Parts: sequence; C-alpha cells; structure tokens
Amino acid sequence: MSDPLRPPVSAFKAPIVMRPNRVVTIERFILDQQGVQPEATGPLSEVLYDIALTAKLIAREVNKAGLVDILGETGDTNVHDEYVQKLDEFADDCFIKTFDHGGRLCIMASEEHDEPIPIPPKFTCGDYVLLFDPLDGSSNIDVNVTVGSIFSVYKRKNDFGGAGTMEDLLRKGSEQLAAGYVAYGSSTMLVYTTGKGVHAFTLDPGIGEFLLSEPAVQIPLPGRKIYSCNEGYRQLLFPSTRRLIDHMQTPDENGKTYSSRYVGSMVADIHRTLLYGGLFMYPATETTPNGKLRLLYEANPMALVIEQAGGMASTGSHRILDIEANDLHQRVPLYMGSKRDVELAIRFESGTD
Ligand code: P6P
Repeated sequence: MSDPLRPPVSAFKAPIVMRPNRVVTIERFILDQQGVQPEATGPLSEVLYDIALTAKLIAREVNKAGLVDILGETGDTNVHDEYVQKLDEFADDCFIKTFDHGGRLCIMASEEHDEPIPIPPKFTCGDYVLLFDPLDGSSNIDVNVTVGSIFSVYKRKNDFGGAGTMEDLLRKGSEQLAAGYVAYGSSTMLVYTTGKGVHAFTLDPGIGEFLLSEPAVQIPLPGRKIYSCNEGYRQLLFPSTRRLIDHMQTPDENGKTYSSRYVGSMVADIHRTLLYGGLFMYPATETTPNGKLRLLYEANPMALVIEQAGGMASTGSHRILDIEANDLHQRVPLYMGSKRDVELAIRFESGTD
C-alpha cells in the first residue's frame, strides 16, 4: 500500500527533457554554406551574420512594443525617461548602426531615407551594397499583426574601392548576391537565399539564436488556391485585373473557388505564399499606375526568394528580377507566388485570357 506521505519514487525522476534534434544555428549554417558555395565568401557571410544580429535587436523591441510605451511619436520619453523612437525609425537605426562601421559595405539605402546612406568617412568601405526596408508594415504593429524587415545584398559594381555610388544601388534584381526577410510574428523567422535555395530560421529567444527550421524551402506544388490582394481598390483596378479576380472567384469544375487572404503586411503575405503557395498581388491601379511596392528593397528581394523556392515573380508582363532600376524608390506592380497562379495573372494582364 503506498504511503500517502511518501510519494512514489517515480515522482522524483528527472523531468523529461525534450532531446533537441540536430541544432544548427544560422552562423553554423552560413559557415557550412561557404564550403558548398564559392561565392558565399567570408565577407558575405559577415553581412549575413550582421543581418541576423540586426533582426535580433529589432525583434526584442517589436516583441515588447505592447508592453513599453515605445510606439510614441519621435521626441517623447518613456517611463524610464528614455528617448522614444517610433519602431520603424528604431529599426532603421539598427540596420545603419550595425552596418556603418563593419567594413563590409560601401553604401546603403533604406525605405526610410530619400537619399543613399554613405559609410562615414572614418570607417573603411567594403565590397557589398545593402538595401533594406527596416520595418515593413509598421502601421500594423499597433494591432499586433506580423511585420517584417526586408533586405537585398549586391556586390559593388566597380572594384576600385572607396565610397559606393548610386550606380551601385540602381541594380537589376537578378544581380543580388543575397536577399530575404525577417518576419516578426508569433515567432521571429529569418528567411534568406544566396541563390542556392531558400533557408528558414526561427529565433529561440531563450538562447538568442536563430536555429535552422527549414532548409531548402520550396513552394508546395500545386499549392493552395489562395489569392492575396487589397480588394478595397477594386473600382480603381484596371479591367484586366478585375477579370483576373472574377476568374479566381468563379467555382472550378469541382465547385471550388480560390480563398482570399490579405494581411496588409507584405512580409506576412509573402511568408504565407512561400509556405502554402498561391498568389500575392499588388497591381497597378488608375491612381497608382506603378502599384505601391518598391522595386529595390521590397519586390526584388522577395522575387529572388520566391523564384529560388520554385515560384515566379512578375510585373504582370515582365520578370521582376529583370527590371532596370532608375530610381531608388521606384514602384512596380507585382504578382508573385506559385507558377500556376502567376502565369494565370500574366495571361489576364497581357490580355491572352
Ligand atoms: P495597402 C505596408 O504598408 C505595405 O508597404 C506592405 O507591407 C503591404 O503589402 C502594403 O503596403 C499594403 O498596402 O494599400 O493594401 O494598405
């Protein structure tokens, strides 16, 4: 008969600790990639390490945004009488202060700055170029919706060193050496490609490390029938785009229509499209003939990720990665996701359907 005052021995067994399967940090993964990908050189690896560091710094603030009053307007002070920045300015500062002295970059450009960001003269210039949207979708923070950072990395155009120029920034997306995004959501995920597949990492806040969660991400085939578009603009859309949406809303031979999903945060909508398939679209409208999203630090990096995952990324008539850039903040209509769905969009937008 067990003694109620003496719990059974089994109660004293060591707690069951989940044995982690092979833990691969992003640093280890990047180092291993150097072995299999010659162009993934040491300095480029350093840039990727610093992307991961920047993401951790931003994640820490984004995740406590609801707790500490740091959503205030610039110039306020919080309960600790600390200077308060809006989160998008904080995120922008994180990128600039992480990269301006590392000697890897020769120039930067940010969605938050009209002009290019030079490397301060006191620091050495390197061979790489970084363009970024530090906190895309930041207006969604107040309602706890996933937001993200988007980044694009090039090798400088000329190799005579010194400060980079606008010529180093205005590039075709097909020349990107690395690109990706960080999704600050229920977990913080970093997804990137260096042209040899797409790799996803999840931040373990307990140890402050990005751990490999999915190597070689591929958009599923045939992919879920989901389209993602802000249909509030329906009356402003061109007839071809309205016909495309009507087609996706029409039951197929099995009586199935597409589902509509739209977060309004590009990183969230693209991340879902990457993992489930479907079509993310931000088309041209009568009032925005080039759409809203920016070529250099939104469309191009996301297009490289989507193509590397087996999908497609088009303006509706041209491959996004082939677009010549002539302005730092130029906009471009975009349709990206599963090949089946982007090809459908191209058929409607080019009038062949
Ligand atoms: P709309 C967020 O403001 C953003 O830049 C992207 O993240 C998002 O895809 C798009 O704009 C949403 O724009 O016009 O639908 O609110």
